[in-house]
Order: sequence, then C-alpha cells, then structure tokens
Amino acid sequence: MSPALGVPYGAIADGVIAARAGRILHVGPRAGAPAFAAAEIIDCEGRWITPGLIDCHTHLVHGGDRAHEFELRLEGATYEEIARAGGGILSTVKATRAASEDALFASAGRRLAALTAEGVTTVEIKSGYGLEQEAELKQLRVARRLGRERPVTVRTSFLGAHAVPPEYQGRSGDYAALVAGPMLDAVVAEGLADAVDAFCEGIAFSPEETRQVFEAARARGLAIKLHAEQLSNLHGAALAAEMGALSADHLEYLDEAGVVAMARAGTVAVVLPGAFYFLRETKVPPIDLMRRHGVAIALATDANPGSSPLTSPLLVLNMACTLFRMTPEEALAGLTRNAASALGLQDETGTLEAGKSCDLAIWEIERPAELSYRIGFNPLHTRIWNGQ
Ligand code: DI6
Ligand code: FE
Repeated sequence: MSPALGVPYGAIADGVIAARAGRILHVGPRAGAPAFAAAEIIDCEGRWITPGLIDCHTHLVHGGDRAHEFELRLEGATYEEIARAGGGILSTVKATRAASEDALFASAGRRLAALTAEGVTTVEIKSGYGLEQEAELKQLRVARRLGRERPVTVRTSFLGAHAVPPEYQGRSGDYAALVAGPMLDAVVAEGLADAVDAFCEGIAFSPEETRQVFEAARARGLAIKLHAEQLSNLHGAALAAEMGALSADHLEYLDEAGVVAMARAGTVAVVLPGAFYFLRETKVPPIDLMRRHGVAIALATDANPGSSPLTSPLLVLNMACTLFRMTPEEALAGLTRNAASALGLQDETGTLEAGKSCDLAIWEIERPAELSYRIGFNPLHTRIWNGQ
C-alpha cells in the first residue's frame, strides 16, 4: 500500500520493502527493484502489508471505569443528564486523581496492548481526567512513559479543557483561564504535550473559552485539535479550522459551513464510530459532504471510559463502514494516512513510502476489505514498529 498509484489502496502485487535503521528505503514491485545488501530478509509469503495502524484520538490514561453509568443509561438516563448530575467525566476525574502514576501506567498499558495487538504502531493519548495541574501532569507523564517503555510511538495532547472541575462549577471562564495560563505553562515546562485539545460543547466549554485556550497553545508553539459538534452544533470545527487546527473530532452535528472551513484550512475530520455506537447516537457525521469538499477523514477508537470503552481499531474499521457507510478503502486510509495527518505526522508515518518510519502491519488476509469486514477476528500476523 503506497499512495498515488491510481489503483485501489495503492496496492503493489508482489512487492518489496527495504528498510534500514528503522526507516523505509524503498517500496515497489519486486521485479526491477534495486539490489540491497540485506542483513535480514523476511519473506511475507504472499501476506498483505499495510502501514502500521494509527489511533489518533484516545483517552487511554484514566482511573476507574464507568460500568455503573452504562447500567444507568440502559435504564433510560442520558449521557448529558449523567454528566450534569456530577457523574460522567467527573466520576473518572475522581478516580484518576486518586490513582498513583504506577497504577495509571499499568491500566493504560493493558489498553495499549489491546491496540498494538491489532497492528497499532502510533497512538495519541490525551489528558483531561485530572482537571487540576498535578493530576493533568500525572496523566501526561504516564502517556510519555508509555512512549518510552513500549514499542509504539506516542503523541500526547493536553486536554485540560475537557470538563469544568467540581471546584469551578459555574465558573467555567475562570477555569479556562487557568488552563490557558498556569496549567499550560506547567505542561510546556516539562515538555509533556505535542498538542492542545478542548471539548467545545454545552456541557463543557464555549467557543470563546475554546478560542482562549487555543490562542495560548499557539503562542507556545503547540498544535491544536478540538472535540467539536459531538452533541450539538456550536460551530467549533469552523473555529478550530480558522485557527489552523490539525483536526476537529466527532463532528456528528457538523454543518456544511463547518465542512467548507475545514476543507479550506486542511483540517482533518476525525470521526469516532465507537462513541456514536456506544451513546446510541442517530445523527451520522456528514461523511458525504466531507468527501465532496475534499476533507481528509480519519478514524480513531476514542478509547475512553464514558462514551467509547473501545480498544479495537479493527472494530473501528467495521463500524466506519456499517454505521457511517465509508468504504473499506476509506476506512483503512482513516486509520493510516489520514490519521497521521491528524497528528501532524504525515511525513513520518501512515503510508509506505521511502523516508518514513518502517511501521508495518502484516496481515493474514486475501484482500484488504477483510480488515473491515470481519467482526471480532484479528488477522494480524506481525507488527513492525520503527523497523523492529
Ligand atoms: N467526548 C467524548 O466522547 C469523551 N470526551 C469528550 O469530550 C467522553 C469522555 C467521558 O465521558 O469520560
Ligand atoms: Fe474524545
């Protein structure tokens, strides 16, 4: 699979990949390939090789679980009602604040192992369950440590503006100012974040508060991303696009003006079928408008305890096709090439091209559509991260 060959998936039949020191040197048909002095040759015996999968939106590091809230929702309570009653995100905040760094590392590590077992080689991890300086830093340190100690590339996003903490109920503006000031400074001082994210929503932060956080991020040289139009349309995606965001994520309630703003700015649409499914949302993100306006569409698990307790990227592929009517080819691009763009890593990974990191997934399949077609079956044969 390499881009721009004008064939489905950019597929190369009987191809070779040469790599050295973790980098791809050459990709192409075996016939006519340059001769490389290879220290090691791996015969994939006709299996398919794709780029390693990229999960570009997760909340992997958190304490506790929300199984009880799941039961309440089955009895009729809505996600927003539970959030407004102090449950929801805030119950995970309590558990995350109480957890030690080692406990968070262990539980997130188990979830990360589920992702890598299905071919993930790059993962984004957000904070957002601390909502006070030390606890946010703790989450981000755990995410960085996962990147150091596990064979996977980790990108981090500071999501201090995920919810208004109990200490600031009714004073979201004061809390947003704290996030955009001292908290962000502390995050930057430790080099803990690659990007800054926020939740722009009635139950979270207004567009004005979001703008304030983004301006602070940009002033400190950090990329921005946004949870936008998940439950209602506050025109957050257009705001994010106009401010140069890498991505706007969720987007069920996105309108055409928002799509146009994203297309103009090259902001990636990250759609999250796990959250759509688990919240039993019925409004589908405007996939066709995104296609028509040429917005790149990425996919992710949104792995989090409240709205998407999902750690299967392969199931994401299936859900994107069954729930959002994406094609298997679009879905795979959503977990590879476009996911890399959503993280600003398009020159680094996400496609099989010379110069990029040698991040590969080797699959025991006959055709790539099998990756999104099967439900609950893992055909991964070998995962190679950074040439290893
Ligand atoms: N939108 C979501 O779906 C997650 N965060 C967000 O901003 C949910 C987080 C949670 O419920 O714990
Ligand atoms: Fe999320």
